[in-house]
Amino acid sequence: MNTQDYIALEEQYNAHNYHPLNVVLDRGQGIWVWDIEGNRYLDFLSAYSAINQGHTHPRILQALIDQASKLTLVSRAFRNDQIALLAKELCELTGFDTMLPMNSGAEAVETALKAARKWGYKVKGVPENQAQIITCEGNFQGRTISIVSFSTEAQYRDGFGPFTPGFVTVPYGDAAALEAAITPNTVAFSLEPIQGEAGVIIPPDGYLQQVREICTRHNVLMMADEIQTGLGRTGKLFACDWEGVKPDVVTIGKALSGGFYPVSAVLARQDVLGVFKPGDHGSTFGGNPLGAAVAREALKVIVDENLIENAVQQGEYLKGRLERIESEHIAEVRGRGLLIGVELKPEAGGARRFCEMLKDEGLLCKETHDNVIRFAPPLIIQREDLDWALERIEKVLMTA
Ligand code: IF1
Repeated sequence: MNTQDYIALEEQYNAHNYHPLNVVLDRGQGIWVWDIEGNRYLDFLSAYSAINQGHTHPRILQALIDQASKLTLVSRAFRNDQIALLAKELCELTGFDTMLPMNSGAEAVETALKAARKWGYKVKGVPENQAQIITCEGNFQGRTISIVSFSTEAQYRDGFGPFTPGFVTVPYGDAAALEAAITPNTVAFSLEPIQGEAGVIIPPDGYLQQVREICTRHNVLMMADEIQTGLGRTGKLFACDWEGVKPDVVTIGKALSGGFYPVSAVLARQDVLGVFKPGDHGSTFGGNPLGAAVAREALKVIVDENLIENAVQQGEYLKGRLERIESEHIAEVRGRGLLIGVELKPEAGGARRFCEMLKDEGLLCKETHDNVIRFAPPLIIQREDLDWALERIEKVLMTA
């Protein structure tokens, strides 16, 4: 079967909810992936930051194999050894009291929203069914009905109503707007410390600290979605660390398993996650020993291989070099660590065509919205690999 055969099969039998680049991959190692024709590409997307540790990391692979040959799933009807160890190690690493494991990022966000509402009723004393959660314009937190209920992106909502009530949105980066939107029934403010999907939007300096202060003063939970930005991507363990801010609730996913297996989690103070009593919430696969063992090793790799420090160093280098490209197409380069967006001018003809050209040069990346190219290589990347990539990026941006 050749590339066209695989594309035809996928188009025939798979729902068309994506528009992928036409490259059919069948192998990955470190920062590299290979297509079925044997062409090699540098992965400059890292599965939207799920592959921070690089593809098929040998240590995580070994943890997966070892655990898969011992015990994979018992459900939460019984205990397993790995969930206990993951909980301890994750809380010690992040400084949170307690965690709740789920699978996808959207499930972690749903869990956080449920926790916030229940905390509102049981702890804050909000009248039944009146809880309000504030979110941000331009947010992306997943695809469930409740999450798209507060999306401000028309396509993510179109055709999916009726929507879950209880959400209001405020402009991102505007602390005064947040404060003005708070009512006695506000239980939480949910935000991404950097908006990835919206185009790598970095809020004004001091915003996260202002949010923290406002949330504390009004007894509103600050909930940070670090599913994309967390676990080293921006050059800190969490993007909120750039402002020294500790949210009440943090959601993580993606790189929590190094891309081997869907593992997500909610991290919070004891009084928040403590509102869940047996039977209130759960998941068949959440906290299963296979996922937990994989996550434990994925976290150790981030620490042992100094991936956070590497993200700072390589991110500074990559961003600096991108800023120096004198292409008429570039409007702005922005980013933190190894999460970088190159915004193209509207007249550049859209980011998609640049991603297609970069693919032909051996570099895989993805546009977000119409005019932003997102660069997010694995955090193991080294200077010479960035030079290799930059040669191609420069060529495409200068000649296209
Ligand atoms: C897709 C985007 C990125 C996320 C944040 C929660 C989730 C995500 C901050 C949900 C997921 C993914 C989903 C994936 C593409 C990707 C994405 F472009 F769509 F927006 F990364 F930027 N919070 N983001 O970024 O996690 O349930 O998917 O595990 O939907 O195609 P999930």
